[in-house]
Amino acid sequence: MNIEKIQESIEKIEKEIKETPYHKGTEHHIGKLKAKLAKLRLQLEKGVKKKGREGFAIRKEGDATLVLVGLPSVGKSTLLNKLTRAKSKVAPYPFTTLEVIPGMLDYKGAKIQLLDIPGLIGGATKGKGKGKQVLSIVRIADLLLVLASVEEPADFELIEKELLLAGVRINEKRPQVFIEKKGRGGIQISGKKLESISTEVVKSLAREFGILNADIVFKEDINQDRLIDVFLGNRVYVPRLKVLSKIDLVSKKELKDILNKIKSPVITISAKENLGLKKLKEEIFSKLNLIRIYLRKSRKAKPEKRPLICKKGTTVLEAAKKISEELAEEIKGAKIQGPSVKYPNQLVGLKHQLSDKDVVFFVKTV
Ligand SMILES: Nc1nc2c(ncn2[C@@H]2O[C@H](COP(=O)(O)OP(=O)(O)OP(=O)(O)O)[C@@H](O)[C@H]2O)c(=O)[nH]1
Ligand SMILES: [Mg+2]
Repeated sequence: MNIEKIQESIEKIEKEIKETPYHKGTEHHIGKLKAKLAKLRLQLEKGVKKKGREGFAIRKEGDATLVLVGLPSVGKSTLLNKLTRAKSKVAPYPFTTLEVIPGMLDYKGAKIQLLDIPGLIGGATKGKGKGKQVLSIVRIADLLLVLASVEEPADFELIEKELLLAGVRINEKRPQVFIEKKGRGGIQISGKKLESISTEVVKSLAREFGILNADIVFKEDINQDRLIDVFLGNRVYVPRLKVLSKIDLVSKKELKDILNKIKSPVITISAKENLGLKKLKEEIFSKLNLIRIYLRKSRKAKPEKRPLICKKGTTVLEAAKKISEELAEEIKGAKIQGPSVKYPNQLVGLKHQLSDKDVVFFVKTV
């Protein structure tokens, strides 16, 4: 099928799904349509890729990577320049930024990489603008900053729709469904009781994706859309913050009206007038779920000034591994002072989970 044909079929199926009321009697039919749709979109993606478009080459650096996403001219580059030492070109016309411009934000001892990318437009998934390449960068993000200007707050929806089409799942947890393909035996379903989908539909969807024999373990109840994502397998699950930019252009009253119309929480900023940037940095740090671990070189030494930045939930062993494999092999536990323990210098094992602001001294014998 050529791209136009695929596009046509996609639209036809989208229309049918929209027009079919969802209930027990149509659940199966809609499920099949959705599976077909997902497969067509995948085909479209591949078709567009074949045109020889290449992704941007960029390496992740620092403790976490943030990507600034938004339509052209919403102020992505201006924000990057304000938060980091980068000098991304800023201009009043669209598509000023044509490649990925990295910058490093130093905050609370964490090195947060910010990637400024070309503006995204509707139809990016179909390859419009530099859509494909831009979306490939979005997929490596640990956190997305979606920007819209006070002039066009509806852009939030447009961008998120594009991201959804590109297989990016925003603020959604990865589905806890595990598939083990088998040689025979059909589809075996186990785990949590399913309320949002019938086992018949699960089996039928599996078949749509060419899975005839498999053990499927559900650690959660799941709906059709999320299950199709599992079968497709190439979805990315990222948190995001909505950032409303250029608030200097409107009055307090106008801003209030705009915010009332946007349902989910947004952070309001003006990069030009330095408004809301402190709050933005705080929100970024908290949304990244990072913790700061302060190491003590010896039992009596003062904790080091620069923290070791880890993900929330990091254990003593994992923290040691971040420093070196040798250290991780040598240690037996740690003495900790801080929020993760009951009393100062408490001795803990390798599996102990650390908390933000813990002071840690690794011990080699217990
Ligand atoms: N009033 C006002 N203007 C801003 C603000 N931030 C950016 N601008 C202006 O908006 C225009 C576009 O800014 P850029 O930072 O280049 O926007 P961009 O999102 O990087 O645009 P592309 O690279 O084309 O996608 C420039 O004229 C900026 O000076 C702001 O906070 N307030
Ligand atoms: Mg730019």
